[in-house]
Amino acid sequence: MKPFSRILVANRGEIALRIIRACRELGIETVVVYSEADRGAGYLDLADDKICIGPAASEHSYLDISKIIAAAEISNVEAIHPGYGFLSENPQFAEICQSCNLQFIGPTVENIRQLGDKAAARELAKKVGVPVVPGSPGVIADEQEALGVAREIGFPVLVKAVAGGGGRGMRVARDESSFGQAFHAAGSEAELAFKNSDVYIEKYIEKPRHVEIQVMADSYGSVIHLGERDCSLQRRHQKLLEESPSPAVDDDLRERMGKSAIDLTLAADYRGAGTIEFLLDPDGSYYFIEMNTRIQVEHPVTEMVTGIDLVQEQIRVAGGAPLRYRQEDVRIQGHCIECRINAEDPANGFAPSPGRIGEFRVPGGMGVRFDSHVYSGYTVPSTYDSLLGKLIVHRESREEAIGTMRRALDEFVIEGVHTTIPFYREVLKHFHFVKGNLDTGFIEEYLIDS
Ligand code: MV4
Repeated sequence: MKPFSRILVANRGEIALRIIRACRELGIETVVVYSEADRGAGYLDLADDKICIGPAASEHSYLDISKIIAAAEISNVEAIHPGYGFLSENPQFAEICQSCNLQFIGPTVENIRQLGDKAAARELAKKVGVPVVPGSPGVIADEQEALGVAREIGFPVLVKAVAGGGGRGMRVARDESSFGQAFHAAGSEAELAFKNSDVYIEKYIEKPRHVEIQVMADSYGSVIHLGERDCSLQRRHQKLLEESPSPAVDDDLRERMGKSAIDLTLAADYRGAGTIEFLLDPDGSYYFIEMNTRIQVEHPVTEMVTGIDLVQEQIRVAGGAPLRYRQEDVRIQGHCIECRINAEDPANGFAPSPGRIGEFRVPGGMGVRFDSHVYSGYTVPSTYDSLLGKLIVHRESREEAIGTMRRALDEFVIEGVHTTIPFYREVLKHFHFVKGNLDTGFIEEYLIDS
């Protein structure tokens, strides 16, 4: 049974194409929206229909709820897939979809609302016995109370915005003398970015690994986890490389983190694809930090090691189907590494490098997947993120995956724009990376000269 006959793809670039492909395989028609900056992009022709929703600026196109809803109404779709970014975690958008009788392909409005408040998500985790970093009980009222909590848990502490994201509204205080400044800076940055200055406090974990668990839930109370992704390789809160399994997670830890992820997903009465982010302390403890209520950029890493098509499954459960897998059906096989190929210049502080692509030769061969909307002659717009595509390799072992990734990066030819490919060549030959020794400070520590 088809979950829907026709859906609207409310996104652009590689994730729009990823959704169009999943729908085509499910026999679902797609209508894709596009802005003037994306007019003429090749992936639009792979949908059954396309609708221009306005100018390049996202707030007048991909972020404009009324434009998206209007496109859905005139194209007779039953559901909307928001992809990642843009409106994917906007509870108001999900609510408007429901009131217009359009199925939002994602979790419920309540899920997005509750888990989007990081202090609330943290309290829920605590309540059901999922480990959290020592910190404040919920939102902090004023600096006096904040300082009291900070003294209790001990410095260094991290002041975090409840609405935070992308590292914004977050400040470390190393000691009491810098605390007031950190508290106010986090609050005012959050007010500017999210119109919400509420903050909470956590003990600051130094050099953690970022390990996240993928979950999938249906509307009938079934929840499974699909193992972890290690996303420790980041630069300024932008993930650059992801892998699964994590070199730091053994079967026992995976089972414990997986159980924590399922406990939280059940407690939230969650539906759809979700990701539970944990910090992994060098001392072996793990702590829940937040839950993402969308399909993520790095989802293919989990698809490769589990063999499960997450986007298809997401569409099926949104259409009311039960999960097709039980926990005992999920087996982690081999090792997967993903490199985000961005149009950025790593030799110049990763500055965006938009422009027209000339020569474009994509690697292939055993174990290589490239998820991308880009081709020779495509012009990378300057308006959006600079992701050209995701180079994904899947082999039997981490060592072999590294070998295949090096080979694939060497085959890759992209002319006309700068890319992050040379940067990955350095990462993949770095002694610490090869040994699996990495934390969220790796790139700044070893790979940025300045
Ligand atoms: C932390 C932390 C250390 N201690 N929380 C960064 C963004 C947001 N998702 C949470 N983040 C962090 N929270 C405590 N209590 C360190 C980070 C952090 C980080 C986390 C994941 C990946 C990269 C990071 C880079 C810097 C800081």
